[in-house]
Amino acid sequence: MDERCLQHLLTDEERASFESDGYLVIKNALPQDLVPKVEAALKKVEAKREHDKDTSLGGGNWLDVIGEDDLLLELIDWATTLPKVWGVLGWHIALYHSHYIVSPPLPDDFKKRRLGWHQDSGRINTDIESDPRPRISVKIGFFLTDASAPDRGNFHVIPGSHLKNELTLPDEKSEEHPDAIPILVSRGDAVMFDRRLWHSAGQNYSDITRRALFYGYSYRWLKPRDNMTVAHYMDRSDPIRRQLLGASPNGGFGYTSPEDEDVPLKVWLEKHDLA
Ligand SMILES: O=C(O)CCC(=O)C(=O)O
Ligand SMILES: [Fe+2]
Repeated sequence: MDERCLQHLLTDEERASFESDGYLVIKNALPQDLVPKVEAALKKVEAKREHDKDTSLGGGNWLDVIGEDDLLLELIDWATTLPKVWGVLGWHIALYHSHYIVSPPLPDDFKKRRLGWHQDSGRINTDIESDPRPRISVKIGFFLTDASAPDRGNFHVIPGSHLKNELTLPDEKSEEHPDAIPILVSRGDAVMFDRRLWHSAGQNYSDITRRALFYGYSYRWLKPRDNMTVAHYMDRSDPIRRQLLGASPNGGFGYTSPEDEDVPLKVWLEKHDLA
């Protein structure tokens, strides 16, 4: 585990802002010289798994990308982002999902329409009977393209909506929710968001293809939302990485009643007086 994590702990101010807005922008999460390398690794995934491309627009959403390149493994416990995740969810966490979204410029005749507002994780939103719904997971979005101006396929959110089980939209189908905002981020910035936050990908009216990589972290007992092809990383990962990759030395029981060996992140945080 990279000790530089200690320089990026969630501050009280960030916690308050995350709790009230449901998201947090992490400026310069990736150094500028790393961004093209991450992008190159992901472009290889696009080429290798071309069948997953969305044929109408040429973009796509590639699931289970973490296993595709060692550089993507490095981002699982990245010093600027992981401390924000454990700051919100605590130590009982693992990656449950990774995906990569490519949003190319839209054709000139594309008719602007309301965005695809959703809370993440499908059936979790209907199977669990509580109001508000439980958080359970957060995502880190790494933005590899400059989206510091609107209309570039920005990630959109309705701030504070994470505690609302229903989203009331205007009757007029083409009208947008009045509180919707684009998140303006630069190349290399990241956004952490609560899965309950009503959010959507934006529409890209620029001439730049937007690329973003998303890592979902949840409590360890949640089943992965994709195939999590990570077995090849286990032997060469340190114990905290193995935890984050979904390992449970104590088997099934260890997912809900973990011993210390199941949760080395807890041990590490205790050692640093952070648990
Ligand atoms: O592509 C985007 O901006 C939105 C992605 C999204 O909805 C998600 O990662 O859960
Ligand atoms: Fe989403």
